Amino acid sequence: MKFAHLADCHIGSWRDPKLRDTSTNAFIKAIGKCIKENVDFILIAGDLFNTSFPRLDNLKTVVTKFKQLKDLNIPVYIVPGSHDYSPSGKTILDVLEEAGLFVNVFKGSVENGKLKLNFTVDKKTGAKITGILGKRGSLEKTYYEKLMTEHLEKEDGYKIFLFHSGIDELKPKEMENIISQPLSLLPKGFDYYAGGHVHIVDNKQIEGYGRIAYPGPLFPNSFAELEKLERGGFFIVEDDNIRWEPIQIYNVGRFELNCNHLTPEEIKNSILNHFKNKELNNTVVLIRLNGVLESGKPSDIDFKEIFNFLYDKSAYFVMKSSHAVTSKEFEEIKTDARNVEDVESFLIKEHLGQIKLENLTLEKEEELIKNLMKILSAEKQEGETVPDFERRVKEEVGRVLEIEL
Ligand SMILES: [Mn+2]
Repeated sequence: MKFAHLADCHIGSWRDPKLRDTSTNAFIKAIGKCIKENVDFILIAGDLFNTSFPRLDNLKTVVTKFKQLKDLNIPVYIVPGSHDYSPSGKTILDVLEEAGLFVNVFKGSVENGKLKLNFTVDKKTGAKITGILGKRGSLEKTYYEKLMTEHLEKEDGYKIFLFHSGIDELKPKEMENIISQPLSLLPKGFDYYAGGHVHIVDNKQIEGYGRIAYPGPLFPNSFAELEKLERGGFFIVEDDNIRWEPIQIYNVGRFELNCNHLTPEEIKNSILNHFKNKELNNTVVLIRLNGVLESGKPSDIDFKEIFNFLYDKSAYFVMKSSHAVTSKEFEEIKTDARNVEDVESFLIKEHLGQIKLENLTLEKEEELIKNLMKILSAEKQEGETVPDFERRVKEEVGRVLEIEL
């Protein structure tokens, strides 16, 4: 038996026109590799799309790939993730499943308030597959708490569990604030646990369970992810062997600079110097600055010249993170915050508890506010009409507030 395990494809992620088709291209490459590898079936552990209603052009490409797999008799098994799930229950995934392009294996019934999952059996290999979807804010936890595990654990044969949640035992330190759940909530005795949601590349054989694996995204989804992962990939599993197959779209050129005791001019020169003899073809350049300037303000750093220089050297895309640079004047205001997110968090925390709503804990309120801020800061996309843009923002707000707008 040979299968592929993908997760967090996030089709439609990245708003910038230069990167907005990248996740789709990564998906095309991944499916191409799966076909070449002659896998028996493909698993997608959530977040196939970045939203429950992806852009039509991306959707069309993805559908073409699924159709190709179907014609080749390579079945695809999925669970929805926190991004492509929608509380209203409406998502494009249902349409694609209805068209026979893949099977959502989160299937079962409720018996006496308990969740009873059914297995989907892969015809070719006899593998028995089931799983649980991911929801926004990791609300899927209640499914795990109400899950009937006995019949799942007793079932014989090769068993696969698809899930889209963080697991305490496999969570790296820097993801401490991501909500996760203990491993003990998963049913025991499966051969393979195909994870998604946490964008890390990891797999572990765990006593009493089986192999628990996170392939990470097909393409990194943020500046920080690009820094950390540089590229995405997925797993190919054959019998007891597991191999991570990278997907190379762009090269990544990183430069991090501590600006302590440097002037804006010195910072500019040191960036230019760093990249002077570097080959930047097809490269995404990431510049991260932090520290306290010797003089001047962060806005005095001539990024225009830096960017022009890098694009002249054929860089594909240049990004900077300079939120963490402060000037001496700013330092004297005595804020501990080092970036925009910290400042926002600080201000939000200071004002929590003023919204009086039932069941709204302070934690939920903070998350709600952050989600709303994120949505309301959205910009109209290229080619998007004003009514479409308004509708999109409204829908997203409705989703966060869990109301129909
Ligand atoms: Mn994800």
